[in-house]
Amino acid sequence: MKKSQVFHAAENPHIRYNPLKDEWVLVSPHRCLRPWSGQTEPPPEEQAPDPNNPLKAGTVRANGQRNPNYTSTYVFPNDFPALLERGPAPPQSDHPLFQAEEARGTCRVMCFHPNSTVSIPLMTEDEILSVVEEWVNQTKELGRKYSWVQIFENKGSIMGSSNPHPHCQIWASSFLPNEGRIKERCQMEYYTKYGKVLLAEYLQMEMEKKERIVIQNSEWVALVPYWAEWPFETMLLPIKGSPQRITDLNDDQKRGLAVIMKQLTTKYDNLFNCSFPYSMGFHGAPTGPNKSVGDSPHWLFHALYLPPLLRSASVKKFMVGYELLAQPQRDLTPEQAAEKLKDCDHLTHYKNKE
Ligand code: H2U
Repeated sequence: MKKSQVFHAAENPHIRYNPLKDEWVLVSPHRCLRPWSGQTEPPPEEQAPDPNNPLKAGTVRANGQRNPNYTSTYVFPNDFPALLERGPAPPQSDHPLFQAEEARGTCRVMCFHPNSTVSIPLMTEDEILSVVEEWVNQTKELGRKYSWVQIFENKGSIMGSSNPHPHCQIWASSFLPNEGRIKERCQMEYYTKYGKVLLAEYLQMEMEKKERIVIQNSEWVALVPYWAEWPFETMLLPIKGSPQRITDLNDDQKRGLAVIMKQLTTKYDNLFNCSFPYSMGFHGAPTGPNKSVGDSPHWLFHALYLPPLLRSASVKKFMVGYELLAQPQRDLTPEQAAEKLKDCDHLTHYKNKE
């Protein structure tokens, strides 16, 4: 058979299936060689410190309330919440094309650290562990009432972060948002059909193949998913047990999470020598008053990092025409992305190098 007739994942266009979302991604590795004459942007780390930073300890926020002089994490209700705890529900519709349902919820902001100049990779493992523990507390509390507790960090102005101060948001809702709803369905269908936990089986196979693993410790693996959409997208998966929610993590898993988060984000920053922008967050089994520990065996708790950068600190991947109108497309293969991240230093941050 001629070479041109043999499939090579790093050379030939193909589509890959994402079983968590029942979606496909187009992989076009042959395009990596094309010259780039598109947009460049100033490096994303140039987000200037805000002199009126409302997240700072001791500062007065937009609503007139003063933040305490916090020394670790600090959580406050978002002064501009997208969800409200109370309010009238929309009327029942009798037509399938005009459906609306009530959306109740609450939104919080969580500061990771009082120092505005640090980020997760520059924080100590103990400081990150405090962040993980607060995420568990928040999910425990909000999960008693709400069906979905979404923790997410927007890092960098190109990801819409309002402020370089280290922080995340927590939105808890009475409904399952699309990502949660689709992952709930896909994992349930897989479990029913094959009698196996989709992500546990996936992780086991990835650990055998070793092609897409970026870094791991005794508790967690960071890998570029086979079906990744963003160039340097990664997923964190727990190796031991089968935690369904962040609230199921034991002490070793919490510390291991803090360690791998620090090491993965150090790699990210070292990839292009910039404060690597991303949106990251966690997905676990739905919560709410009718849910209990161990009730969702089809779920495996995991974290996602979705960074926009493509080939340098100033060139990002645009999810635009084809992606918006057809389906996600990527050039670099997930295996190539994993290799590049694997090669980056995970111990010394570029800012701490001479
Ligand atoms: P982002 O950087 O991801 O946008 O998060 C910051 C949040 O902080 C944002 O949702 C809130 C904004 O509504 N905020 C307050 O609640 N009070 C303020 O005084 C400023 C910002």
